[in-house]
Amino acid sequence: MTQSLLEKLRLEYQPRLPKVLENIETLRPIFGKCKECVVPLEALSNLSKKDPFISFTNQEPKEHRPLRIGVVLSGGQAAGGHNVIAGLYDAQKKLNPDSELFGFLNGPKGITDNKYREITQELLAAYRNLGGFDLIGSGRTKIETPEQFKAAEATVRALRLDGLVIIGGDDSNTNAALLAEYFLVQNCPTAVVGVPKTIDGDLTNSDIEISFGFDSAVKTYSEIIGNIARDALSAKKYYYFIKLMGRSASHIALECAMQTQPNMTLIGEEIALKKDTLTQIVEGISDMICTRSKNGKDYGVILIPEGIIEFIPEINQLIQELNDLLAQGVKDVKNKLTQASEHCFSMLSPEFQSQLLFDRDPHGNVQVSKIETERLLIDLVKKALANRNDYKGKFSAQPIFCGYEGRSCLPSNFDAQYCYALGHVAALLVDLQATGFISCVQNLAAPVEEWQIGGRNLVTMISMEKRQGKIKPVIQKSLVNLKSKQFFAFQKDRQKWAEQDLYRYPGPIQFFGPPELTEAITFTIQLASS
Ligand code: FBP
Repeated sequence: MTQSLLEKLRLEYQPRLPKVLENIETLRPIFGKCKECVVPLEALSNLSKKDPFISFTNQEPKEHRPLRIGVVLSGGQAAGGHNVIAGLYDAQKKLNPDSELFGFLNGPKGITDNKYREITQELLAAYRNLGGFDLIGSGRTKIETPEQFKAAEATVRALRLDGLVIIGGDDSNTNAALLAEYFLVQNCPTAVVGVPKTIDGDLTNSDIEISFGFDSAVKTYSEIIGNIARDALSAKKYYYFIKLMGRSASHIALECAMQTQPNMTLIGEEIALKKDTLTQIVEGISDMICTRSKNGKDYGVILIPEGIIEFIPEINQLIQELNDLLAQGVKDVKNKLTQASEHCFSMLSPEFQSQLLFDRDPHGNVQVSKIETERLLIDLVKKALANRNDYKGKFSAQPIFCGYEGRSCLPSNFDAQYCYALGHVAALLVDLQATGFISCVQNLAAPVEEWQIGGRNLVTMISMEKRQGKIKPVIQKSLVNLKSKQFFAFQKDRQKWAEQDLYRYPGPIQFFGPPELTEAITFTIQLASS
């Protein structure tokens, strides 16, 4: 394989480490509380007995035993995964040079099937600071049946693992907690440790400021949106309806809106709060298009989070019903819907109907990236404008989807360094046998050297939710907080952006040049800490 010049230069990049991690062999745990803890769950009673949070302090160096660790990448790609593995590897070798690392292949299935490759310095050398998950691959298999739990136990016992590090999102970390609990019940000595991954930015709480991959994804999408906005302004003939990946939550859309200042950005959580119907959303977009048209502007940029459909009340209700019917294996779902949902379903185009009927992922999620909301809205807005007597403009629209390209890009310096630190903390948690904990790196708005580290008990993040027709323990996705500084900042200016052309062009992720560019952090992180 030939590598580009930029890839070669990135392989040589040395991520900076938080000061606290510089002498990793001197770190000792301090067990304590976290800010919000949920009621102990019966299903996870062993984990519930453990302390909620672990922080670390530097003391005298001490000897560490060699660690045997297995690592798995679970779910969708997110830039920086290779650096978590590199951080894990380097940290365990610093703790004891005889430590060994095994990468399970193609996601959790690699654990149950005992398929792995040993991670060596030479192997890692070709992946450091590069995007993608191709070093070991990823997958969405969920470990849920008794046979799968047993198979996972057999694998970690056969490999004599001290730790199993699960790099994943909300569902994968829920799975990590269940596996940790199971191993405790079985007296299996392998500690299961989580790492917060997902471009969606929805695995956050008082101890996890952001999941890795979000920074690189929003910077990649913002570059594209900025370029498109400039195209809109140059040709003055198209409305670009840009759907953005991010599953249910609208964090990606909100950050991209602040970065690029488009004419309109739909925020799913706001739609849900206002209980806006599909017709109201379409009328809102049409109003904006009419106003701009009266000012001679028949062009613009509209951002649509991919999860928006789940927040539109009548479609949400329809999806819930479809989920339950599909989970029960009902074939002729259309005839089993309530009257309201049947009406809503019949309003949608046949393509959109069949997209809503797509199979769910193994965790029961609707595959929103496959649903072409941008085309649905273009279609409905076109019809709404045709019915308006006061609209004399010309509406020509282009659908665009920003999705997969943001997941496997070269990680920004932020993600490269954040992930490297997360990997170090995961190794420390394994060394401590802190099973059921997730790696945390905090104070992210500060320079890397000042970042803080810790581990949070996953059980403090879990509650009960209906999935695939059954009540199950899950980590709730964190949605956009409509009372947050980020949302206020967006809300304050969006009317101006709608009427005028105040587009902002962030350009590509920068690796060389002034630190203001190479170390830039998102508005999401900046505003949360201000
Ligand atoms: P994770 O939650 O596993 O990190 O995946 C995130 C995501 O990229 C979503 O934004 C998107 O809806 C989904 O994965 C797409 O899934 P797939 O890769 O299976 O098409």
